[in-house]
Amino acid sequence: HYEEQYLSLMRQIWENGSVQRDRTGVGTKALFGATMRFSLADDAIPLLTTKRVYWKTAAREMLWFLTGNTNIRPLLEQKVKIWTDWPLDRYRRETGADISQDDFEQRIVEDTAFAEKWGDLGPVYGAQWVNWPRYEAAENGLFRRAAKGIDQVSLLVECLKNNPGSRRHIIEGWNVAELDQMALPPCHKTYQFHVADGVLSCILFQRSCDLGLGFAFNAFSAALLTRMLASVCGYQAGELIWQGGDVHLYLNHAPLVEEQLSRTPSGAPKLKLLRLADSIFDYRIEDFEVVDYQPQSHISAPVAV
Ligand code: UFP
Repeated sequence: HYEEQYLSLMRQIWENGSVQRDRTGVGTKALFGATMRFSLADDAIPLLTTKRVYWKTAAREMLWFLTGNTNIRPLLEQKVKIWTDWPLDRYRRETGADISQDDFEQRIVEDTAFAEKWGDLGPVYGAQWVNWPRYEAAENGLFRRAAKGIDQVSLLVECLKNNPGSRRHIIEGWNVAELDQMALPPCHKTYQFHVADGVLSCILFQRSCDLGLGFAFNAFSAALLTRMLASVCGYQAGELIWQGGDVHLYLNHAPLVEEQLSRTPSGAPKLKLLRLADSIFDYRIEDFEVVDYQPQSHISAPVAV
């Protein structure tokens, strides 16, 4: 079963990982450098079955990346709360306000000015994917930021269609010049694609991976992106090769790790794309369906901010 790779990596890190004092202060066990391979053929999808994964949340986030939006407001309007921690933390720090997460989220949804001031994450994924900054010469001999940046996603689609044999099919999130403005520097930072005999595969390089929480989303999202790209370019989907840099388990995830390692993966969920969109930017959440997914119960664990 494809999920054995995940469970075995989890076991290896839990038993032999190096204990790290990490940025969040929680502490982790970590291993540096790991690879997992997942087939995407015949609608196969690397969705974990040893716990329920709310894949629609990951799909909504992926569609949000593709819009280029970097504000949490459109996510909250769809009840997606995975990015709230960072703006909430900043709001509490900078204003000293004692506000609950629910109240903060409600205010972001209801108050446009508030959302603009406090809901933005800085130039994270979406901004880099479809609007990587470009500079042009200005009259005064200096350079200014061009009104329109580089749309890596559109360029990728064109390149996949017209020059499939290229070894330069990349979407990059790691804009070194703007890292300091981002709420969180990209974790799933580099996607490379490859076409062979009409089959599209993807390598995702993830520099930092919370194996207990983040991975389930990151793997599903990368697979979904690959499926959407394959579909609009007229290819079959082949494989998702996931590569992690610092792969870790937070020390306070012991209950999750122990529960999950006691479970056995089962079943072969499939991801159906119900519609062939005209463009990679035209997909909607209703276009995705997961079938044959009978996961074991959800396991909750705290997010390290
Ligand atoms: N993290 C993920 N996947 C993501 C994401 C965050 O695993 O998509 F946005 C985790 C990895 C790490 C933390 O535990 O969030 C980011 O912290 P740092 O920037 O210090 O690596």
